Amino acid sequence: MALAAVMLPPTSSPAKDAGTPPPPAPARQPSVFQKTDTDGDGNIAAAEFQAHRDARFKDMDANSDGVVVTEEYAAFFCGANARADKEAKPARTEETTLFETMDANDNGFVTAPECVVYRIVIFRQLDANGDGKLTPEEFAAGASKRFTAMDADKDNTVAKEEFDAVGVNKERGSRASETNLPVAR
Ligand SMILES: [Ca+2]
Ligand SMILES: [Ca+2]
Ligand SMILES: [Ca+2]
Ligand SMILES: [Ca+2]
Repeated sequence: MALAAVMLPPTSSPAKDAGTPPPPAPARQPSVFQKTDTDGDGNIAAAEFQAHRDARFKDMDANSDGVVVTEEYAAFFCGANARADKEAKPARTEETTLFETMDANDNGFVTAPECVVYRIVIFRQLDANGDGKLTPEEFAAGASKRFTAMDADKDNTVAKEEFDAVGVNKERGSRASETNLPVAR
């Protein structure tokens, strides 16, 4: 039940004549935002966010033992056979897009090893007690923090604008979505 107090008007006005228009986004795959906004009202309610996270946790827990280990976490995002490259530079989390964050050597491709290196960094952030296992509680706590960080106006929903304002959520064209990575070999 979202509070109806703050509703942004639909942005149906024609493109503003400032700068070059962005290229049309390919509509083949729903974005992470669209997948999370299950009722399609243009806002991610806290309950929608949590439902998405719970479903994702179950998807990541490949052997269904109730915890997610590093290998399961990396495999979910980077492919079943992805392995970290021991020579890889550490993933940088200050970059402006998820793609740039993962593309450690800036060559325009996110390799599977780069993806794994990045995911291990995130996994360790989420694994609060550092035992190498992610519990649903640890995962939910990380997700809550993320939700709070995105919800700039603190109305307990994340609007598209709030979502897009977080650099790591930005997709680079159709090449870098959170679950469909351009993995080079
Ligand atoms: Ca919604
Ligand atoms: Ca598991
Ligand atoms: Ca843990
Ligand atoms: Ca908000």
